[in-house]
Amino acid sequence: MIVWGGTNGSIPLLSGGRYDPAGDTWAATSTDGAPEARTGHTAVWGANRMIVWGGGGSSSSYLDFNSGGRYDPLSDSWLPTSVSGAPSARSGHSCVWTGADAIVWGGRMKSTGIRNNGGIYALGQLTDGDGDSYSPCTGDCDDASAVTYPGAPELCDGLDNDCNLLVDDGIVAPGGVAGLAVAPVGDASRLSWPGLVSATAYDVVSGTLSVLGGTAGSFTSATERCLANDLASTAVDDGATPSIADGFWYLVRAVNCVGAGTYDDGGAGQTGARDAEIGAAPGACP
Ligand SMILES: [Ca+2]
Ligand SMILES: [Ca+2]
Ligand SMILES: [Ca+2]
Ligand SMILES: [Ca+2]
Repeated sequence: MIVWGGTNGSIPLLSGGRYDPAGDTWAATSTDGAPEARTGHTAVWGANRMIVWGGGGSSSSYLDFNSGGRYDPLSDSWLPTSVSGAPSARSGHSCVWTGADAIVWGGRMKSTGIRNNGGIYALGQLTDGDGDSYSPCTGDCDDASAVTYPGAPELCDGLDNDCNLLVDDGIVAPGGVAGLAVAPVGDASRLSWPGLVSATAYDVVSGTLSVLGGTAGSFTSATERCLANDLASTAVDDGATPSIADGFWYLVRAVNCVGAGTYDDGGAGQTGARDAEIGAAPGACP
């Protein structure tokens, strides 16, 4: 809790204190660089600073201020608030912090009376806090995340990446995964596939490819195993071994925040969905 300014009954003050409720201790706020002594000002907390603005000086001169100060409790130091474009001097006004700006409104100037206007004070918004080359003043809607800025690709991440006020908008379910390859790794089979930009994970299912005891080369009609569910990588090993003269088939589908794609790669020249042909149930992997 920070207390600052006010009056001792005869003169306005520019001193104050920081109170630590955990330690029940007080420390003085620096007066070096502090705003002129005043009362009737406002103080709000925003951008990790206490922002003091307005108020009046000594009762003898009846001066009001349109100046203020930014107090950083970590360094116990003050910087002035800009007076460029600031509202006219006043006391007894309102000031709120919106989460991005301080808004001043109303109040009274002793020489000219009640104010019905105000101003918006932006603090720290010219700074690019996350290194994505946009500041809040140039449209960065989240200056603590480098994947959010105007025109950023919208990702499946629960964030409004392109700063159009819509979260994960315009994202569609991923397309089919093409180019599944199988290679031996020791006694296992390593499945790998090219990743899709639109995917955040993959499901891999498998069944039996029977050669004997049925139509040669026919697929089983149902998925028998969910080899991987919501796998983040684009490779998985299968240590299972098919029966003599049988084989395994594998299908991969991509998943993102919208849902799951199909087990069909959708490639050119195909004569229908592979998942339909061999009966890989879409729900085989939860
Ligand atoms: Ca930024
Ligand atoms: Ca950002
Ligand atoms: Ca968006
Ligand atoms: Ca997003």
